[in-house]
Amino acid sequence: KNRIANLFLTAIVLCSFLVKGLSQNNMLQNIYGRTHLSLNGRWNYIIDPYEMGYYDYRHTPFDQSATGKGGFYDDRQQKDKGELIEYDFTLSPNMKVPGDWNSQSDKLEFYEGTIWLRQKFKADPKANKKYFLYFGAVNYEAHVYLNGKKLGIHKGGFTPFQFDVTGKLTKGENFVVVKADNTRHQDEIPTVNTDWWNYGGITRDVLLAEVPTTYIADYKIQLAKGNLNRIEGFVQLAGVETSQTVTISIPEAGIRQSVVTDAKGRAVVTIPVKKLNYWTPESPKLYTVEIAGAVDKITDRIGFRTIETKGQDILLNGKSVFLRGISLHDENPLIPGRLRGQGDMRMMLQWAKELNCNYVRLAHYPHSEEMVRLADEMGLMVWAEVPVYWTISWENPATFANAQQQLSDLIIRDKNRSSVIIWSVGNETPLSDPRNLFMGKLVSTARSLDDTRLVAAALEIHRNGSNVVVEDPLGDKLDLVSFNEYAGWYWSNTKDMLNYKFDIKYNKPVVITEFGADALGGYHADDETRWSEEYQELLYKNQFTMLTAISGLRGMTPWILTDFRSPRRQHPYFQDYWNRKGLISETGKKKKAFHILKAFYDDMQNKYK
Ligand code: GCB
Repeated sequence: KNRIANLFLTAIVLCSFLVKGLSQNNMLQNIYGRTHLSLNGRWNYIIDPYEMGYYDYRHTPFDQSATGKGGFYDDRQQKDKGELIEYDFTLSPNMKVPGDWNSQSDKLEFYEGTIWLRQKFKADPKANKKYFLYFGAVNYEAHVYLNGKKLGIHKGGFTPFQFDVTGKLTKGENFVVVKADNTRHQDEIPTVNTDWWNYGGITRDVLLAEVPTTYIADYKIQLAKGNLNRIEGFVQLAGVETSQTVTISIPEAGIRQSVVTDAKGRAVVTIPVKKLNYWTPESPKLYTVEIAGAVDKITDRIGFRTIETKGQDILLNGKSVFLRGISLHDENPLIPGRLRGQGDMRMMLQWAKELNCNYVRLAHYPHSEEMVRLADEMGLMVWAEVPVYWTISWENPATFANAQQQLSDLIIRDKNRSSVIIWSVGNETPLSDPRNLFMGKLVSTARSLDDTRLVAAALEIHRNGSNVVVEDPLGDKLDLVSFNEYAGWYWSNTKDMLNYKFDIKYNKPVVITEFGADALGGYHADDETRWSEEYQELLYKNQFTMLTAISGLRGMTPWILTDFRSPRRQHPYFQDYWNRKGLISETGKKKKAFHILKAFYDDMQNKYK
């Protein structure tokens, strides 16, 4: 028995090592700033619920057999009439990449499982360059093959990953095959239980990037914590000649400074600055920043601002701000499906602007890099989050490693975005010692990777008589008192909710991460009738009465900008698989509460002038 247990353990350790060993570190910072070929477009696909393309009939993976052949990743085509091949990508349907599959075929609306996707592309690899195959996101588990050979595996539906394909490209035609599997599992991040659609597939850009053999892998160019007069950061080279002079210049600010990287390719950057046009939502100034080594050079657009808390205040560039926010999912209600491009993203952020927001909560997982860049440009501060949501397997070390990886990948990707002011380590997680430990370690991870931003989580409340109490062992470790509360919806109602008072023990800025009510767009009744626009409208009015009584109130992100799809929402008439808490309906129509929130934000804007 013991031997079997031991063998089993070894197998687990080996497996986790394999997955880890295959997942990629040293992500290219600023992928869009690189010379690249887009592999976006129509990809042929095969729906494979029994994983015929992955396992032989004895359930052994083809890619672990002696030849490594036999799977769909070989992309075979019948050559003579006697040949038996039971699949054919070229004759199979195609879908748009980036794009979730659920929104692209009726057959796939509720599909959870494996789909194979194939794309062909032409390459002309040069001897003195390196190549990376980059995926913005694949939900959830991706096995990636290039020209029939496995590149590796990635888990996590919302963070980017890449493979070094130098020497693996053919001059002329190449093909890439992705096995994407969006099956939910208890031990993954997120777990089986969420309140959003489990959109599967290659949901973000696929790019083939070309860099010199010694290249600028990563950099951080940001103001030091709370210091408007010093840029602090690093540059990181990778490749063959890692020790070089690297020059950082911001021509518009008259800045030009050189550093020398060490043998590991790293150099610390410290640049004193006199006067910059600091980034604010009102004036979202971005500077062109150039980083140039001996052969590689990259340009970025970066804003400079500080963010801190002091007592109950949130200070942006030293000045107290009120976060006029709204929560949103990475979903276009009009398709409905994941946001597929800049047009979709602009639509969402423009709606937030029409609410007079200066802030958005990108719930409940990392949104795309483009979205965050757009927030930089449009002047919206951002709460960025990882899908550590509800009932995670707190005691499983592999689950923790996965959560930590997703958080790190998010911070590594977005650390130069001035819009991002808060890293959130999770949402509505139930209190327990293992959970406190797990989340506490995530807080430390965030702080060790980036000490210039605030770290928070969307906590829960509990009720004690007519007191709404926020008490969470994690609270001491966080910069904000941030929590979800559903007064008037999940507890109490529009009439009685005003009898409740908030009892907040921390002397920190209070940011309400969620409140809200479902309303079916266009359904009108009196304000005590559930699902009516009037109920939602009154709930918002009463929330403002309750919340403005909190002395430390410094912001909020009501739930949510638009109606969104969720398999949990099954009322056949009012929901029909939609969460109706949107201020905008699934046809893009503003509900009554939209205007109430806008009026409140107009007021708050005046108060914080
Ligand atoms: C919450 C969750 C959010 C749900 C929302 C709801 O507290 O954080 O993901 O969608 O409530 O509508 O119940």
